[in-house]
Amino acid sequence: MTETHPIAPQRGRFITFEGGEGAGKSTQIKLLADRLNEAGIRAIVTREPGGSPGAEIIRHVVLSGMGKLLGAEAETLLFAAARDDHVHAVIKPALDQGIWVLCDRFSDSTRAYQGQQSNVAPELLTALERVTIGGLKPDLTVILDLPVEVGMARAAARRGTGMPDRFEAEGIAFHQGLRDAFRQIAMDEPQRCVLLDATLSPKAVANNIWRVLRKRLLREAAHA
Ligand code: T5A
Repeated sequence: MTETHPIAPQRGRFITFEGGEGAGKSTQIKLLADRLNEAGIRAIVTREPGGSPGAEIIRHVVLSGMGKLLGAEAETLLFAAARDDHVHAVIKPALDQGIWVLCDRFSDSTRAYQGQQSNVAPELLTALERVTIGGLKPDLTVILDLPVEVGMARAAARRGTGMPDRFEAEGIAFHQGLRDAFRQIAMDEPQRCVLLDATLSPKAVANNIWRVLRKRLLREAAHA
């Protein structure tokens, strides 16, 4: 009698979206999820900080500004604890089942916000990445780039009369530094990252993302 082996599903692809405040990440991630699902590819949308029940509790603490009171390193530990739960409870299990994961912010945000802007030592960030994400690197990182004033105006318009959160409340210089940090990440890792103009219409940005994805991931998925 021949033995049958279950065929392991092909691993899903991991795509992260990064950029400053109001860059349009949430908008684009939803458009991409719809497009992938229409193409017959199962994809889930998730976010950081948050994305799992435990991490969502930490999100609330961090974005309320409580983490800032503890100091930059402790605030970084909170982001790391949230990421650890999210990776193990949501991201890895989905990828293992062949589901594509679209994540609104990931470790590049820690590098940019905590590393560049809050001066947390790169050695600490590397050590935390080892624990939380291990070898899990995004297959593609879309970095949405736009002038700081435009992003802040979009975020303010969406917020209406609500209060700005922990990071929205920072000044222009902080956000300009962030923009520079994300542009640097894109330059340092061109094979993983793509920097896209986020001032275009949502539809034009979505088409550019789709073009990159087809070129870098869908062709590769079809031949795997
Ligand atoms: N953080 C996060 C860290 O410091 N370290 C970390 O490790 C991590 C993971 C999360 C905060 O935490 C920090 C970074 C963040 O400050 P959040 O509430 O999740 O905060 O907020 P953000 O990720 O910053 O996202 P935003 O909600 O500010 O913006 P998005 O998702 O980039 O933008 P989106 O799509 O909601 O769009 C904003 C507005 O603009 C419009 C939309 O309709 C919306 O009203 N819009 C456009 N308008 C014109 N043209 C376009 N192309 C548009 N696209 C969207």
